[in-house]
Amino acid sequence: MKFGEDFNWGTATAAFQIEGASKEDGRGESIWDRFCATPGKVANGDTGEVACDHYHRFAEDIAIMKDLGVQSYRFSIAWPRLIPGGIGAREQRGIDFYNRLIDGLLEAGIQPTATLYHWDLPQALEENGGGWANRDIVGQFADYATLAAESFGDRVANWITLNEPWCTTWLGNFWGVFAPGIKDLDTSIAVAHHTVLAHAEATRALRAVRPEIRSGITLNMTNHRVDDESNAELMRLKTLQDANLNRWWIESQLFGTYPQELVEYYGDSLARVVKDGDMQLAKIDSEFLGINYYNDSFIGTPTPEQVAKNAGTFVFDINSNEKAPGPYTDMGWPITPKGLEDLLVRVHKEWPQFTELAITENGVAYPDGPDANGEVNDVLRIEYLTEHVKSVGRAVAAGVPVKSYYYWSLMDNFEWAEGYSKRFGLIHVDYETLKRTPKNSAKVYRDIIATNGAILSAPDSQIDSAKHSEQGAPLGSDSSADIRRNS
Ligand code: IFM
Repeated sequence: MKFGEDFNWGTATAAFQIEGASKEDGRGESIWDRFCATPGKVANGDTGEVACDHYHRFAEDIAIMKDLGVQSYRFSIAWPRLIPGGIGAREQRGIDFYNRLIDGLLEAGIQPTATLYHWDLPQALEENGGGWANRDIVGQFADYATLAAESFGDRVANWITLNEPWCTTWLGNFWGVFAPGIKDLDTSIAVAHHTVLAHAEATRALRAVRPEIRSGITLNMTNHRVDDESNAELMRLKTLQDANLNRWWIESQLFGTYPQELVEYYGDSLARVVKDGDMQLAKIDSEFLGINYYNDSFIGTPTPEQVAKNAGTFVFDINSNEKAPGPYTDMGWPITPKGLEDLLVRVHKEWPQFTELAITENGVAYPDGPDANGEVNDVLRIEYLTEHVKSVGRAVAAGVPVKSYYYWSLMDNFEWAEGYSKRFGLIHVDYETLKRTPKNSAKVYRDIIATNGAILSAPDSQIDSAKHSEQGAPLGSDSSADIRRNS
C-alpha cells in the first residue's frame, strides 16, 4: 500500500448524531428534533437530546483523536445552533461552541473539515415555507454559509457544503423515513433541484468571504450491479438508479445539466421548478469531490411490495441485497470492498474534472460491546476497515487522485431512524454512562495512520499482530465466525 506523503487520514461525525445539548445555549429546534418527537419515526423513541454529549465532552473526544493520530476531523455545524430560526438572529453561544471545538482541534494538531449541512435543518424553515422544497432555501443556505465562513474561515480550510443530498431528497421527502417525513414525488424533485442550487450558491458565498477556502459536496455513491446484463428492464433500472444517485449532483455542477433520462422521466414536475438561468447557476467548480461509500447496490426486478412502496412511480428502491454475496453488516448491507476501488476508478475516468477525491465516509455497523475485560474485540470492523483501505490503496496505485480517507464514525452515535441501535464507531459509547472505550479497530486504524497504510502490505502475521489489543488478547478468527453467525 502506497499512499502519498500528503495523504490525509481522518474520522467523521455529524452534529445531530453526537452533540446532544439540543436545548442548550439557545440552539433552535431542528427537523430531526421534531421527527424524533413524532411517535413511531425513530427506533425505540430515541432522540438527539443527549446523544454522545459531545457538546460537553468535545475536549475528551479531541484527546481520543489525538491518541488515534488522525490528521483531520470531519464534523458538521448545526445550522440551528448558529441561526436558531434558520434566518435572522445569530446565536453567539452556538458560534462559541464551534470556536472552542476548532481551536481545540488545531491545538491537538488536527485539521478541522466542516460540513455545513448534515440534515439538521432549522424546524422554523420547514414550517414557514417548506424547507428544501422552497426555492428561498437557496439564499438562506448561502447566508448561513457566509456566517459560518466569517466565523470560522480563518481556521477551517476545508468545507463540505451538503452531506448526501440524495438522502435529504429521497429518504426525507419521498419515502418519509428521514426528517421531515414527507412522502411526495413533486416535493422530492423540487428538493433535488434546490440542493443543487444551494451547493453552488453556498460555494460562491464561502469564496466571497475567503477566496482561499477549499470546498466540495459530499455524495453517497455506489456501483449498481445487476446479475443479468442481458435483461433490458434491469439495465433500464440500473441506468435510472445511476442517474438518480450518482450523476444528478455531479453533472449539474460540472456541466450545468441534469441526466437526460431523468429530465424525461420527471417531465413537468422538474420543468416547473427549474427557472431560466438555474442551470448556469448550478455550474460550479470545486476543489474536491467527497464520496461516502458503504457498499455496492444490487438491483433485482422490483417486487410488488416495492412497486407499491414507490406509489407506482419510477422505482427508486429496487435494491435486492439478497442477491449480494453475504455476509451482511448489522444494517443489513452487503460487504463489497472491491466496489470502492471500482467506484473511484470510474469517477476519475468519467469526471476527471475532479482533481481531488476524498472518501468522506466509509465504515460499518456491528453490535460489539465490551467483554468481561472491558475490551471491544470488533474483528469484523477491522476486516471491513482494512479491506476498504486496501481498496482505496489500489485506486491510488491506479492513478486516482484520492487524497483523504475519513472513517465513519469516530464513535458510536445516533444512527438516524435506527436510533442508537446501530454502532458504527471506532470508539464504543456506553449510552448510560457516556464512557468512551476505544475498540480494537481504533488500534488498527491508529497503526494504519502511523504507517501511512504500509502496515496493510505487511505479511498477514504482522497485520494480525497489529490487530492484537494492547491488553494482549488476540483477535482470533473463531470469534469472527461467531459474530458473523449472530449478525
Ligand atoms: O450515519 C450516517 C451518516 O450520517 C451519513 N452517511 C451514512 C452514515 C451511516 O448510515
